[in-house]
Amino acid sequence: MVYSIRMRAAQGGAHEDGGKHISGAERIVQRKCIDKTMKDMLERALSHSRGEPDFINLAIEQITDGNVKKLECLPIKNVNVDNVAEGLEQAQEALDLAGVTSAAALAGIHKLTDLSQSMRGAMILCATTGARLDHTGERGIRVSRMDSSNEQVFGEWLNAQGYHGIHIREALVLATKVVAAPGVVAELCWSDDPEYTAGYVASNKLYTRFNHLKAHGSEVGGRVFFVKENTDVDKLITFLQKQPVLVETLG
Ligand code: WAQ
Ligand code: MG
Repeated sequence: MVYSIRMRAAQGGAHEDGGKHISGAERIVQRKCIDKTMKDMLERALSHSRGEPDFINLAIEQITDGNVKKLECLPIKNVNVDNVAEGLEQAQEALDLAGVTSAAALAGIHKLTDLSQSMRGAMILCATTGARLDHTGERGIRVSRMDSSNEQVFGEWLNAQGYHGIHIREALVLATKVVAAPGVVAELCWSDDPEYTAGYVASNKLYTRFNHLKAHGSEVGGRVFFVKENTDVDKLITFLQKQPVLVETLG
């Protein structure tokens, strides 16, 4: 048995009461690690650069091993750009390569740059038309129940490629799950942490990261999942929220 541990923190009340999203985290751990994981999550929520939360929700749930899907981590490609405009242009090209039309890619980029406040979750857009397909408004769809299958091995795999820190670690796990979901063509993301300007485009073949997708100091980040036109959105959302996934690295 393993356990899903989820945290979400907000300021100005709970998310469902209109509070500002501060921090969230998703882990799947052995029973003996529950205690430490919860403490780390609490600490993280209480010391976040987006502000101090007055609402924290921690959920723990047992998962049957047999229900866990194992996925191989996406390979990483790094692209250095000089500024945000160049980053967004290159992100658009990466979306194009992944099979998103330029109209949909532009719609996705604008839906994120137009946000006045970060959402807690992601928007689902049609990869052909760019129309929004989920009905979750400013809340978005939150991907849940995923982790790396071995924290240490995963960290070493990243370090060996010159990558460090929790942002890329968590983003890779999430992106690997998202692009394996039924109907998903690509994902576009940048962080909502004011000091973190990097973002990425993921396809089912590659995680392409860009050092600048938003201005330093901006607290507005977000995620867009682009899906094939005929996707069963309810089924997709169930997979994203409920299917436990462990991400593995090969060598
Ligand atoms: N499910 C769906 N959407 C989420 C989730 C989730 N579990 N977690 C975050 N989001 C959305 C939400 O709208 C956030 O505002 C936004 O994504 C950004 O979340 O160096 O740090 O956790 O290669 O701030 C990408 C680059 C970092 C990493 C992404 O995202 C790298 C990041 P954050
Ligand atoms: Mg963040």
